[in-house]
Amino acid sequence: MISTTQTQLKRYLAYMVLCCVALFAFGQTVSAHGGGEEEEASENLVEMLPATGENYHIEIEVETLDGNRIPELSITAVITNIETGEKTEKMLHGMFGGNYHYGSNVALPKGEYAIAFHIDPPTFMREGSRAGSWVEPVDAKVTFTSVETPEEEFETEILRTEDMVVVFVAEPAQAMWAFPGAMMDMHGDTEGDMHDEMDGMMDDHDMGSTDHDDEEESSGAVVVGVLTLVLGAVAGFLFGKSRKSPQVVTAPENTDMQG
Ligand SMILES: [Cu+2]
Repeated sequence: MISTTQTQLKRYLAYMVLCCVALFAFGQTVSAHGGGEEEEASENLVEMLPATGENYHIEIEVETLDGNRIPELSITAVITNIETGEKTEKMLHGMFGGNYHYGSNVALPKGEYAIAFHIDPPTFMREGSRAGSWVEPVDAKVTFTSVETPEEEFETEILRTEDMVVVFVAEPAQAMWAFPGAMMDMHGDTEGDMHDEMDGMMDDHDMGSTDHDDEEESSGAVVVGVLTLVLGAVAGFLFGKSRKSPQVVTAPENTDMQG
């Protein structure tokens, strides 16, 4: 009877510890995701929400052959709807999420698109073995089939030269953050885009810079935190109990066995 209780206690303890470990691991995974989901947005930056109709966030990742991201490129995308022939031009802005890349939110209603990227060389200085790298503009193309409401990430290498690898990524549209001054320098967008971005910026200010999604995310983090604490406390309590119990428990057990 007593040893059954003890076994149960140990089992509960094991479950509690497992839960804590799992929750902790989950928390680590989320914060290691690198999307900045766990970071509270700085008040110095303004949030640029996807404009109405923008369902995708397209990205270009440019790396050296040994895997270093290349900054200061100037990248434009000409998006052609293959069925209608309609063209849209977008400037991809340098940004840092999981890693440095160039991106923009775009409206790609369900259909097939030919996207042509033009990449102008980076303006930073070169030294040593890099004196001859990234000096010519390059062009790359991808054909992409969009859905109305994307949920998954699409990624494909679209160009490999002797000094760079270019990867195209399409993700669901997402918020971006920028310094207010930097937003004014975002040439290359159409006037409509600029207005949408400004509208998004104004909306954000009206809302007192608190975003609904952020609230949901941070309240989710609070729930996980509280759960971890509660489970940790329960586990600690049970652990403490189970350490005391052998003295109390073994005595009668031994008596039983002896008797
Ligand atoms: Cu991006």
